[in-house]
Amino acid sequence: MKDKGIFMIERTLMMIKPDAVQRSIIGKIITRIENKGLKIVGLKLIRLSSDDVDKLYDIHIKKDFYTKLRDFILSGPVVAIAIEGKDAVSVVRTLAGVTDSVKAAPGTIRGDFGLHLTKNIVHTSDAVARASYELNVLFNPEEIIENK
Ligand code: 3AN
Repeated sequence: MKDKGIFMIERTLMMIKPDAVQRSIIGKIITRIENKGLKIVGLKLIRLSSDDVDKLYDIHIKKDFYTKLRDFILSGPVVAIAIEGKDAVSVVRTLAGVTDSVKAAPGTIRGDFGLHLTKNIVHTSDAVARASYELNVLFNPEEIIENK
C-alpha cells in the first residue's frame, strides 16, 4: 500500500528484447537502470521457449498481434533483468517510456532507441503482483540474489 511520501522497495522485471540485443545496446539500457540508482538483483542472456513466451504474455495470447509478438520474442536471445529499488515497478516503466516507441518521450529507452510498436526494445512489468509472476517465469529463485 502506498501513501503520501511513503515508498515501497519493490522488485520488477525488465526484459531487453531481441531487437535491442541484436543492435548491441544492452549496455546502454543497463546503464540507465544503474544511473537511476536501482539495483540489479538478477541478470542473464537467454533464449526463451515458446512456452516461456506464452507464460510471460499470457494476458495477450488472444489478441490479434500475439503471433507476431511471440515470433519476434523467439527470434533471438533476450536479457532478463531483475531490478530492485524504490517504487521499482513504476520507476522502470517510466524509464522505458510508453509502449509505442514512436510516441515514447525523448529521454526514455523506447523514445531514444526505437521507432516500432512490436520491436519496442524492452518489456517491463506493469504491477507489483505481475512483476512477481513474471520474475518467476524467467528466473529460478536462486538466480535472484541480494545486492545491497
Ligand atoms: P508494455 O510492454 O508497454 O507493458 P503491453 O504489455 O500492453 O505493453 O504489450 C506487450 C507487448 O505487446 C508490447 N511491448 C508490444 O511489443 C506488443 N504490443 C502491444 N500492443 C500491440 C499492438 N497493438 N500491435 C502490435 N504489438 C503490440
